[in-house]
Amino acid sequence: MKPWPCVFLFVVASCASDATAPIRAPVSTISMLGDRRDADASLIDSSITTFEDFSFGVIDGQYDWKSLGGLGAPAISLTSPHCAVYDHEITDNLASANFYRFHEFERRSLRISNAVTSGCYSDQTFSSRTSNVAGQANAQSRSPSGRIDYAIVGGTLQNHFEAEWSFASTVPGAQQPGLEVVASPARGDDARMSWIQMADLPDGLTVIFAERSNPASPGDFILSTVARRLDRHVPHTIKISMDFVDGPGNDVVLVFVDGDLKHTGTSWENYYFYDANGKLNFGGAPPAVNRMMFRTGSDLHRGIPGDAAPATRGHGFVFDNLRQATFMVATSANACKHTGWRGLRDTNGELFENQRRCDRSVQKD
Ligand SMILES: [Ca+2]
Ligand SMILES: [Ca+2]
Repeated sequence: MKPWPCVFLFVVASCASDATAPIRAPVSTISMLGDRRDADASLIDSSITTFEDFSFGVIDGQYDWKSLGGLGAPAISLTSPHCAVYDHEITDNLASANFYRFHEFERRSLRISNAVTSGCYSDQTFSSRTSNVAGQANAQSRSPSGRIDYAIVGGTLQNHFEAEWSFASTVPGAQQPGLEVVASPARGDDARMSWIQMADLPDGLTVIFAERSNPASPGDFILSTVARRLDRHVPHTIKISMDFVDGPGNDVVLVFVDGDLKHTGTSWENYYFYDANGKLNFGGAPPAVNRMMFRTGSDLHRGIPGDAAPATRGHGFVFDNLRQATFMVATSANACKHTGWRGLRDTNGELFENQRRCDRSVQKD
């Protein structure tokens, strides 16, 4: 896999208020390219989470992560802001009771099982936010009510979002029947722009991708199994790359598994543009995204039978080494003109050396 073109410089940024979440550590990370040409063009909004600085246990509130229903959530009540108490936590990989050891995960990881599921979204586990949000021109970082802005103050809209993470089974020697977790580019509420399911099937770990690409039936999931029979004894890496293009039906989403491109598809934008529920609930505009949602939903078994898998409690998957980035990708020769190329990148995040290279990148076959 092509390495990410960045070194990491950590800076502190303030976080926007989020009325649904408690106050949390105001930390974000930004990386810079080593071969910077000028201050604006070389900045890339990128972060990596290894969890090694996290405390064990409760996720919510650590380094801008949000998990209102994760471990430590209060009991369910009528006034409680969450729907269930999920088996999501920061775990100690070296605990003597664990069956696994993955050196690349070091000591601490995000552990999730679907022992508990619900039909809710905003109480599930969300990663820290990127400094900028990503989406097409009319993408919304605000809640449908307009009261909550999930963006970090000062960010600007970018047209590319990507995330890469590793996951592994905590029971390498056997199947965990019914185990499944979905990861989605999101913003912090119910809105998602894509869907990648990781599941444990009898013949190994499986990755399933869902898009909503049929304008005539935009509520339908179109499922693709992008990888299967993956070895449970080792971690696997998934990368999702999203290019948001203005207008419906044209976003480009790539899914990589263990460094190989496995699927080229599209986003969920048509759900927000065309579907009656999508328009009603989200105002007819797709959400801007700036983080990943890790969800154990009662309605997420699209390709796999079953629902909650209580026997996976305390086990499930571990997730680690999450990288997230947003930047501006060149989408037209017009955008490359004059000095426009200086602020743009190719889909790998590389800056252009000159306008001609920028032009070439947008010449489709
Ligand atoms: Ca780790
Ligand atoms: Ca679009």
